[in-house]
Amino acid sequence: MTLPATPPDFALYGYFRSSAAFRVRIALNLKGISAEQKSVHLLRGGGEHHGSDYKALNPQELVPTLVHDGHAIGQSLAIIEYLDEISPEPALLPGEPLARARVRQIAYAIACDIHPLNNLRMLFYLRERFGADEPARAEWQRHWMAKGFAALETLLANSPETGSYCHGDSPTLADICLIPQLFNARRVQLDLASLPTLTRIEGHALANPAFDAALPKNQPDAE
Ligand SMILES: N[C@@H](CCC(=O)N[C@@H](CS)C(=O)NCC(=O)O)C(=O)O
Repeated sequence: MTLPATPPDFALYGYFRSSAAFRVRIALNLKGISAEQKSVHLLRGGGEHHGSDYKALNPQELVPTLVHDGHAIGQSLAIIEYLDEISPEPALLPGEPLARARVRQIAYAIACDIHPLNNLRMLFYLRERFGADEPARAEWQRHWMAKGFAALETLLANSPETGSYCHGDSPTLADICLIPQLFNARRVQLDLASLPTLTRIEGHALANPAFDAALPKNQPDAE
């Protein structure tokens, strides 16, 4: 990890277990940007993200939010692309259009199609509206993750462009999305045996201090 090359006026509102905040932490670490971590507890008191202070920052009432120079940015992928634009090295997207599309395809398959289905508010709604108990909610999560990951495993296993990371041998937006989602999968005991390419990439990424330092257990608000 390089030392901060950009002004230290970043604040990241997140929660240690939030996989979307985990993505941003990885990106910040890869860029060597230090940000003040502001913990927004998603469970305490009905969820601090529903409080008026946080709502003023992020009307979606979701973490993460990055505040830079007084500007609040929501949506982890928007934040990460912003960081990539203001601090281009190391690049989190490859230069060539087809390669960029491939990295985005992997990232969006996770961030748009897998992750929203295991979000806290979704799980609360399943419980409150449909009476789904904990085992049912865990099954729901495993079902959608397994489906999404199986497609990604095929995509990555069959591509010569897959390297030690999802695309080649340096980390990209794809890995930034994959590693936190695999963390979520492990939390609900998803069987990962049929995903050797994804777990190989995970092992490699977690040996990189930028990924390791971003793990939930290494955050100041970890419980
Ligand atoms: N697409 C959003 C998703 C953000 C999101 O779902 N954040 C979760 C934590 S990982 C959250 O704030 N959940 C609170 C809730 O569901 O009430 C992003 O990438 O930033």
